[in-house]
Amino acid sequence: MQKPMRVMTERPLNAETPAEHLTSWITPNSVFFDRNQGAIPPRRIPLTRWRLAVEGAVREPLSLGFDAVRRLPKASAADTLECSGNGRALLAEKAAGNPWTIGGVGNAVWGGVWLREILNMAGLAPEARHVAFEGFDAPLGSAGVTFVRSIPIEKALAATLLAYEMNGEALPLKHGYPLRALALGWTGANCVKWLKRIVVLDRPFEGFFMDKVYRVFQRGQDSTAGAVVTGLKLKSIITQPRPGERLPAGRIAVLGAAYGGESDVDRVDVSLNAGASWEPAEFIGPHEPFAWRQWQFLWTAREPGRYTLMARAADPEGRLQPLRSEWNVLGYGSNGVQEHAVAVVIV
Ligand SMILES: Nc1nc2c(c(=O)[nH]1)N[C@H]1C(S)=C(S)[C@@H](COP(=O)(O)O)O[C@H]1N2
Ligand SMILES: [Mo]
Repeated sequence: MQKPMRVMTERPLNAETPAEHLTSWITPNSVFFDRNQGAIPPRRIPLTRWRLAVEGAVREPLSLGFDAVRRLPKASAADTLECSGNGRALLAEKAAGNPWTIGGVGNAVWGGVWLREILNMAGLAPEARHVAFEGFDAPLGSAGVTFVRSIPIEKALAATLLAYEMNGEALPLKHGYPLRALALGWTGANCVKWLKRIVVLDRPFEGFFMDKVYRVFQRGQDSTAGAVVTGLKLKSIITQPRPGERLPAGRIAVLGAAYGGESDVDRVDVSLNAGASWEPAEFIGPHEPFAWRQWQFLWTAREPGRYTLMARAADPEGRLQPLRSEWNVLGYGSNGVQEHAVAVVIV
């Protein structure tokens, strides 16, 4: 039986994937995390009614039907999607927002078309610098702000997919049916669901979801003083065992996943003694750009007692995942080794 999602809020729906479902390279659609600022559309929009507008700093504005999108060359890519706030609840110092532990992340193989195909069809004007995406989900709350985010033109042209398939199925309603953006290797906020409009701009889009949130800032600072959240940070999570578990002495499979967005993961080390010493984990399963790597460490636990397990990822340049996360008001990019430690008891 599938373990139910850990629902943090119902309206809008924000729910994290139980750790048990993070142990496979592909995260099944049925348990993929849900993160919404607005209301999930109540039903699938009929494809004959759906259109995608492409406008702004382009030579020829477009209005594409779903068939026109489907006729473009099909592309597919793996991408580990993580909410900017994943891991926030593990921070020692409280930060505002949904209390994600480790399950605000998942990996899928997405099918669709490269955004560059569509931008090339429209033809970029010389002043094109940013690409804004607008979803058609109805805003929730008094502010009534539509979810709009923009990304730099370089990212839009290099590695941004417009996906209509998720793990071989039509994109599920909750995950943006019929079409969503995926800035590969960048946090979820940069991956607008339920696309209806793409606007090419000469500067970043200005609005609530660009300027008030998804910025890394400190207390007493204005949000706009902080950098916009972009690529995933280097991080490793332990998916098995879970904190507080009591396990019989003997062989124990420690499992986890490590990811770094646009950066590759080269190595994961595991510590069984709160970071005093480290041993290499072994990778299992596929190794693809923008996708996490699953790893395991086979531990022979002989002595009963309390153990603090840690995992630390390294990129190909030898840069290590930090021991502690860099705190910020909204708790983005929580990737500290210590915050992600798992204490268990061998009995
Ligand atoms: N239209 C729209 N797109 C959106 C959002 C939203 O609220 N509305 N939330 C964003 C955020 S913050 C995240 S983390 C991802 C979550 O995608 P998922 O629900 O498919 O996991 O969608 C992003 N795209
Ligand atoms: Mo997010």
